[in-house]
Amino acid sequence: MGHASAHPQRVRLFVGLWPGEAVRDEIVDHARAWVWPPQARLTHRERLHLTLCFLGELPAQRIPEVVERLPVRFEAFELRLGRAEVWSGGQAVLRPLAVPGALQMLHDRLGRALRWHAAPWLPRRSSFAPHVTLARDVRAALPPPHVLPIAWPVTGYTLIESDLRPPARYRVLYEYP
Ligand code: 2AM
Repeated sequence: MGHASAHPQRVRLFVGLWPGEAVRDEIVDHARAWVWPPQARLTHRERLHLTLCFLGELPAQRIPEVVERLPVRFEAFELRLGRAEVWSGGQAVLRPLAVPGALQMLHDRLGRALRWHAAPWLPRRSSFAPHVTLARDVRAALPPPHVLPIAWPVTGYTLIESDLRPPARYRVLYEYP
């Protein structure tokens, strides 16, 4: 594809939590317990994540600026994923039972750090509904009646590039700490 063109390359970025292998396995097991309609598009195992801060599209040469702003105070915490929901946009999500203070603070700190230089368009106040998207194009999906909470020890966060060119994939650009 004519990617190396006169136009500066743009990248779609977000900061998120990237589960380890064991947590991925548990989320996949959980997703198997849903009843999915035929048109449901399930998130591939290796793409499962939780977004902290969506930066949108920016020129690739600004990645170092974003990385420079990325280190914020971080305390490890544990998430307990246990709320399975279908959102009106046709999105099936798995959410933490509670939003730990450390998660909310991390979201707020990243917002402040990135808004200033890297992404001035970030909303000053955004409602934060942390979730892992399990599937899209879900009109009628049935979550399992009982969800055994998945313990997810969070030890850091990542800067991820969402490359939409087929085959769409995520690339971890930077891990912190
Ligand atoms: P979603 O899973 O709820 O769709 C890459 O697309 C990640 O960024 C996904 O986690 C997606 O959330 C999130 N995302 C995409 N567009 C967004 C937007 N406009 N605002 C907030 N998050 C967004």
